[in-house]
Amino acid sequence: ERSSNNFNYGAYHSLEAIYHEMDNIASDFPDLASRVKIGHSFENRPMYVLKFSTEEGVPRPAIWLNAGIHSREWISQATAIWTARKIASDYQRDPAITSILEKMDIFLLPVANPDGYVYTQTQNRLWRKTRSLNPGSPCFGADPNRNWNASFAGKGASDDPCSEVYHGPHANSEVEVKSVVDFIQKHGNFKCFIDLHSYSQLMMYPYGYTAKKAPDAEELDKLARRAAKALASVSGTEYQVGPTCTTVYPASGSSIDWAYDNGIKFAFTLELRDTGTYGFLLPANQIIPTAEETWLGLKTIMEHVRDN
Ligand code: ING
Ligand code: ZN
Repeated sequence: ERSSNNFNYGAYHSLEAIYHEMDNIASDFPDLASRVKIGHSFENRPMYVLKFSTEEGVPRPAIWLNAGIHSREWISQATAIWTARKIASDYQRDPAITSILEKMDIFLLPVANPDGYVYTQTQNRLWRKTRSLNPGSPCFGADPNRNWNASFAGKGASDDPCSEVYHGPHANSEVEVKSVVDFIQKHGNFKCFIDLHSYSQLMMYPYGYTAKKAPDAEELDKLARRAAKALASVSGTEYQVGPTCTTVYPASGSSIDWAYDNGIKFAFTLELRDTGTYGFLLPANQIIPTAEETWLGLKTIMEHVRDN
């Protein structure tokens, strides 16, 4: 049962508050959820995932839910922590999530860029990148969604450390990216990787680094369209669906292209609300509506992964 903590899911929170709530979820549902440290950030903050698993010790195929890789996209981290509470409280109540968890483990990383997140709350609300040092440059950070080993330093990334899409000195140079890569590779049985961003209301699949069709493009497109339809059924929020490269812009070194090219077929990026009225500054009163509708989209994808 829920503890009597007072975390307000309809508000944006500090990193510390999010980490504390992850701890609370783990202690409220000790047979299902645990908080696992997968590494640390450049500024040495811990990186925590919530692991949802109904059978401890048995390695199961797994789903990775990633959020907050771009620090200013606050609806992403907020939707992720809401989703964590939702997974835990709906297990054994909602047959869909129950059956997913009977077959698979879910790993949820709500804040993939903790240093950036703290920086957006204290210094610059619109900071996107990590906060690593770039020797010889006055500018900080690399774009953690251009830093993965998938056509690294190709199209749609910059070699200028002052650019918003600076790819970094080499693939996995950002310790936040490396921590996720190492965890996923060590685990070895991820089937699905979903990265939550904002904004634009898009559901995208590989590739970003090329306009060539991914081998599974048809299946991914069909699934994304079903997920977008489920999402829209909640309150009419419309998503566009397509491959990254032709739906937004060419972008190399992204998380989902890396996942896909490393055998994780069900790789999606969601750009959450809105379409630009508020953009990154989405009002807090839209957190719960966004999370509620996104949940139906996520469940559609996870049910397909369960069955395939
Ligand atoms: N958009 C994404 C970005 O990293 C994207 C678009 C998605 C690129 C998937 C590559 C792969 O630029 C935002 N808003 O960050
Ligand atoms: Zn983003």
